[in-house]
Formats: sequence, structure tokens, C-alpha cells
Amino acid sequence: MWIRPVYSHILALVVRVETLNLSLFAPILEGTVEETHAQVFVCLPCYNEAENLAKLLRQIHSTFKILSQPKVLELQPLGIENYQILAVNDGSTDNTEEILQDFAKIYPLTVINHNHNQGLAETCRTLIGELKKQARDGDIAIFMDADNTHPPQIIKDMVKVVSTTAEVVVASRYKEGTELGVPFKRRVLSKIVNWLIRNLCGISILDCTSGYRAYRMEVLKTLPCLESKGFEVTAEILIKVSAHKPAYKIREIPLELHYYRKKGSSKIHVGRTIKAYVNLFWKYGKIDLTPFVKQAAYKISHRHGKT
Ligand SMILES: Nc1nc2c(ncn2[C@@H]2O[C@H](COP(=O)(O)OP(=O)(O)OP(=O)(O)O)[C@@H](O)[C@H]2O)c(=O)[nH]1
Ligand SMILES: [Mg+2]
Repeated sequence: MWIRPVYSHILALVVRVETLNLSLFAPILEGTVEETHAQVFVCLPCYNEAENLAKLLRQIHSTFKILSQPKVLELQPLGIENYQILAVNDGSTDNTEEILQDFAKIYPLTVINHNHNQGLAETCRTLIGELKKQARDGDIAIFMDADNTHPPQIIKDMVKVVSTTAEVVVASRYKEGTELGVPFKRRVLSKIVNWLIRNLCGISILDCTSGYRAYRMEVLKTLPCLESKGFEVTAEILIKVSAHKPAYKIREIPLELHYYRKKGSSKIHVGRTIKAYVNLFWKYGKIDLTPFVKQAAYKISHRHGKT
């Protein structure tokens, strides 16, 4: 007879102690989760990518779904199941904006609109500005092209490296990587530009123009102002990140660039881009080009003088 009230007292006591324990530890538990879980922000500059976006967004989403499965144990401590996509629609004239808005209803996607086309550099500035508002130290930002040529599957490797051994990771065509379906002229042009960036600006990275990169948020927060107007902005970012003191560790991992998957035409204006790179070398080159320029000017004027 007396056992039942005693038992219920003990039960009540146990429940109270457990509740007390949980409520005592709750702030600590929450705190740890908050502190250790980094968010990954996937940043997409988008200009007339209507034909490529749906495929890319689905692949990004399924990549993160796989990463959040308990069996991907090595990534669990990084808490990378939390992800956000930041997309800037840079005044597209196709239905890029509508597609982004549709996906924003089902995926964690923030869409920012430029009223008119402002170019890749301005779009990168908008993305970095938004990251500074939304991301915290310890978070990771992945920049990738929105033309479906960059495979989201390697995000896992990029995140692993950027959260452990390097502050910046470059997905590289030239470091054990490859490019599939890139026209011969574009391949040659890219190689020359990369050779020049390495040699004139003293950068040791093999693929300085790859737009597929991962940064620790601290790197982007300390990045000086970007002055580029167009595609040369990817090289400018790398040059500025490399100049940071104390030095950031930048690592390359192999990229298989699937150029044949890209629908629609290339947005690169080759002439304008070459001019922009010449400007970049002029500004950030470590070799004094003045004697070469003087010599060239002398030769030209001499030749003109002769004719
Ligand atoms: N914001 C903005 N983004 C652009 C512009 N042009 C291209 N992009 C985006 O920047 C990224 C890189 O552009 P791409 O056209 O893929 O340039 P690329 O990879 O160097 O060369 P291709 O693939 O041959 O065109 C893509 O996500 C484009 O949507 C532009 O004028 N403004
Ligand atoms: Mg591209």
C-alpha cells in the first residue's frame, strides 16, 4: 500500500532532477552547437543563366543532403549540413530571376537583384557585402560559376580542406584537374593569362582565374577594396589574398571543368578582358614594366619614323 506513493515521489524527484539537469546544461549545449557549427554559403553570380540554374541548384541541394547524412562522419563536426545559397541576378534579360525566386521557395536561397547588368566584379562586391552581413567568423564561402560547369560534388573536399589546413581553396584545372569541352583558343588564352599572373604578380597558384573557390569568412572580411570591373576580379582577389600578412594558406584541389554542360553563349568579351588583364598587371605586377614599355614605344616610333 505504502509503496505506490513512495514510488511516485521518487519518480517525480527523478523527473525534476532530469529537467533541472537539462535546463542547467541547455545553454551550454546550445552554446557548443552554435559555436562549432559553421555555415557554408554558396555564392552564385548569375547573368543570363536561366538554362543552367535549375540543374545546378538541384545538384547543390542534393550535395548538401548527402553531406548531412550521419554516415558522412568526417564532416559532422564541421556541421556543414547548414547551408545557404546567395545568388546575385546581375540584370539578366532572360528569366534567371524567376527561376531563382521559384527555387527560393523550396531551398535556403537568398536572391539579390541588380536592376541592370553591372558585370562580374560588381556582382562579387555585392556578394561579399552580403556575406559580411550574414556570415560569421568560422563560416565558409564557396564561390562558383552559375553556368553548371563547376561540379558541386567537390564542395565536400573544398570544405574539408578550408576548415582544416588552408584559409583559401582553389578548385584548379591545372593541379591534377582537367577541362572537358573547352574550345582550343580559350584553353590557350587561359594558360597564357595564368602564366602571366604567376610570373608578373608572383603568385604560386596554378589556376589563378578559376572562379570556383572556398574562403574562410575571415579572409573575405580582411580583403581590401576590389577595383576590377570585369572577369579579372577573380585574379585580383587572389593577388590581394596572397599579399595578406600574416600569409594565408592557399591550396589547390583538382577540378574537372565540365564546359560541355554549359548552355547558352559565353559572356566573356575576349578583347575587353585582355585589356583588363593588362591593366591588372600594370597595377599589381611585381616586375617593373617601364623599360619594356619604353623600348616598345621607341621601336614603334622608330618604325613609324622610318616609314
Ligand atoms: N554578374 C555578372 N555575372 C556574370 C557576368 N557575366 C558572367 N557572369 C557570371 O559569372 C560567372 C562566370 O561567367 P562565365 O560566362 O561562366 O565565364 P567563364 O567561366 O570565365 O567563361 P565561359 O564559361 O566561357 O563563359 C557565371 O556564373 C556568370 O553567370 C556579368 O556580366 N555579370
Ligand atoms: Mg564559366
